[in-house]
Amino acid sequence: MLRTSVLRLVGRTGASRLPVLEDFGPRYYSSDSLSARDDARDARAYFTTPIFYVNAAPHIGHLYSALLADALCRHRRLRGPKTAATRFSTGTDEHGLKIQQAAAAAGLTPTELCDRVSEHFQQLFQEAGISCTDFIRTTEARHRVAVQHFWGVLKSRGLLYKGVYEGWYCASDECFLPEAKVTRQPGPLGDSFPVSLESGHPVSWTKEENYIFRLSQFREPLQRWLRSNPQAITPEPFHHVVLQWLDEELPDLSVSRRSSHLHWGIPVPGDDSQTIYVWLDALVNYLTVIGYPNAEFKSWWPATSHIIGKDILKFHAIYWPAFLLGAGMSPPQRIYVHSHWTVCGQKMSKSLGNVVDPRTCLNRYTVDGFRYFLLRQGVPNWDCDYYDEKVVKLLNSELADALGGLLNRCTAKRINPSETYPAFCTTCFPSEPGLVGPSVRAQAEDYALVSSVATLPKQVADHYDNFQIYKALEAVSSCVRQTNGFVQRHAPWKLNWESPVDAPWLGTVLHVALECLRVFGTLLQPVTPSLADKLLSRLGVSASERNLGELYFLPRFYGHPCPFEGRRLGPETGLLFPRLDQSRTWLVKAHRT
Ligand code: ME8
Repeated sequence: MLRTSVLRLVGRTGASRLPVLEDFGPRYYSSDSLSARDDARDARAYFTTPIFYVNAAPHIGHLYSALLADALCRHRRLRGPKTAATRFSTGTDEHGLKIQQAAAAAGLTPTELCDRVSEHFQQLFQEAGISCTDFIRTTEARHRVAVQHFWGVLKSRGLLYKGVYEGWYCASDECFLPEAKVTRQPGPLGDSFPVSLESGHPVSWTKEENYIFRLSQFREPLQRWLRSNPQAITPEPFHHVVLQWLDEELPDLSVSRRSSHLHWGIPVPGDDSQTIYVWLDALVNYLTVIGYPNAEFKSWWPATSHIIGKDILKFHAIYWPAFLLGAGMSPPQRIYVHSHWTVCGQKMSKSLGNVVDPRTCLNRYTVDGFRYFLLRQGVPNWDCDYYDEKVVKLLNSELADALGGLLNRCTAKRINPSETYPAFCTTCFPSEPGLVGPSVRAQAEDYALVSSVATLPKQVADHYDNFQIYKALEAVSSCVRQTNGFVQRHAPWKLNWESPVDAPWLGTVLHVALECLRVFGTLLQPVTPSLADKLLSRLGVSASERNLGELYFLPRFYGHPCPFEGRRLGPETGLLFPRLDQSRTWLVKAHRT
C-alpha cells in the first residue's frame, strides 16, 4: 500500500525518492542463491544444518550452526512474499560405528541412545527459537528408502564396484585416512598410538572387501563446478582450500563396511553382508527431507544452502557434490562454512571437561541474549573463543545500555508525555544539508546519521549474502551508537514541549530516533526475534509492517507521508534487555595467566 502511494507521490510532487531496498539493485530482491530464471524456482530456498551425531549432548558449537542457518532463513523470509517459500532442515545423524560404540559404552541399545540424544537436540532447538521446518532422524524409514534408492542410482550408473579397501579408519570422524594424515601420539604408559593428524582422534587399521565409489572420476567435474561458481563455497578462503585439495589426486572412496563389523546402519540393497558408509547415508538426508525419491524434491533441489562447520568441508564440498553429479543431479547452490568455538583457547571436548552447555547459557543470558552473543561474536573465517565475561560485557553494552537505553530515552513518559510517534518538522531538518535559517536545527552529523541508517538494510543484506552475520550486527550496533550520539547531542530532555520554538525540534529529534529504532528492530528480527518483537511492539509497528521489503526509513525527510507519525506507541512492557549481573558465578572464566 505504502509503496504504491509513495511512488505516485514521487511522480506528482517531484519529492526526493525514498531509499528502499530495491533501490540498491535487483540482487537484493532476487534470491541470493538462485540465478533468477523463473519466478517459481526463484521463490524457493532450502537451508540445512549438518545433522548432528547423537553420541553426546549438544554443545554451543552445534547451536551456533543452527543459529547461523536460522538467521539466514529468517532474513530471507523477511524479504517478502516473493521469497517466502523457505524450507529449513536440521536433524540427527544416528547410524555408524561411532554411535554403535557410544551406545555400548553407555550400556544402552543404539535405539535408546538415539532417542535420548535426538530428543535433547530437538528440545534445545525449540528453546533457542530455531525456526526449522523439518527435523530429520536418519533412523526414520523414509530415510532408508531415500538412501537405498540413491545407492541404486549410483550402482545403475556404473559408479560402484567391489574391491578390497585397506587403510586407516577413524571411528570418531567416521572417515578413511591416507597414511600421510596419520601420526602417533604418546600413550599413558610410554607407548604410542596412531591418531588422525587433523582431529587427533584415534585411528585403526582396517582391511575389508567393500563397495567402492569411483570418486576419482569426479576431480575435473568438481573443479569445473567450483571454477564456474565462485560463490559456491563461502567465505572465499574455504572455496580456495577445496580447489587446492582438488589439485591433488582424488582416490576412489570406500562406501560400505562389513555388516559383521558395522551393523548399526542401512544395509546395501541386495547385499546384507554390507552396511552403507555412514557419510553417504548422512548426506542423503538433505534429499530425504524434500521428498526424494519422489519427484517433488525437484522443486527444492538444487536451491539449497548447506550451513556447515569447517570440519566437514571435505564431505560436503567433495564427496557430496561428486555423489550428486554421479546420480545425475546438480551440486548444492551454496555451501556456507563457519569455523569453531573454542573454550579458553582450547578445543571443546568431553575429555577436557570444558564443554559449554547451551541450555544453561540460554537460561542464564536469555534466548535472545545468547543468540545475539553467538551471532555477533562468531566469525565464520576464524575460530572464536568463549568465556562468560565476554557474554555479559557484550550484552550489557550493546543490548541493555545502547539499544535498551536508546528506546528508553525516546519513549519514557518524562520525554515523550503523549506516548506517540511525534511529527517530523521539515523546516527544522530540511532534506538539503547546509541550509541555514532560524528554524534549521539539524547539523552535519545528523545528516551523516540519516545516511548511515538509510543504507543499513542494504549493508546488512550484503553481509547476510556473504555469510558475515557478525558484520551485519556490527553495522547495526554502530548505527545504534550513532543514534545515541544524535540524542545526546540534541538532549531532548533539555527541550520544552510547551515552547513553540522547542516543540517542533523536540518532536523531530524523537521522530528521527524512533525511525532509527524501527529500522534496528526490523533488522534484528532474524537474530533476536523476541527482543525485536518487543521493540517493534513498543514503537507501535504492526506485524504487517515488519518486512524488509516495506522498510522505508524516515519518509518525511524524503518528502513522503509517514504512516507512523502521530500514532500512539505500543504499551510499555519494561526494560528491553535487563542488565546482567557481573558478579554471577561463571560457567567458564576468562583464562588469565
Ligand atoms: O560431523 N564450533 O556431526 P557432528 C562450532 N554427523 N561448530 C561446531 C563445533 C564447534 N566447536 N563443534 C561442532 C557430524 N560444530 C556429522 C554431520 S551432515 C550430513 C553430517 C558443528 O555432531 C559444526 O557445524 O560432529 C560441525 O560441522 C558440526 O557441528 C559437526 O557435528
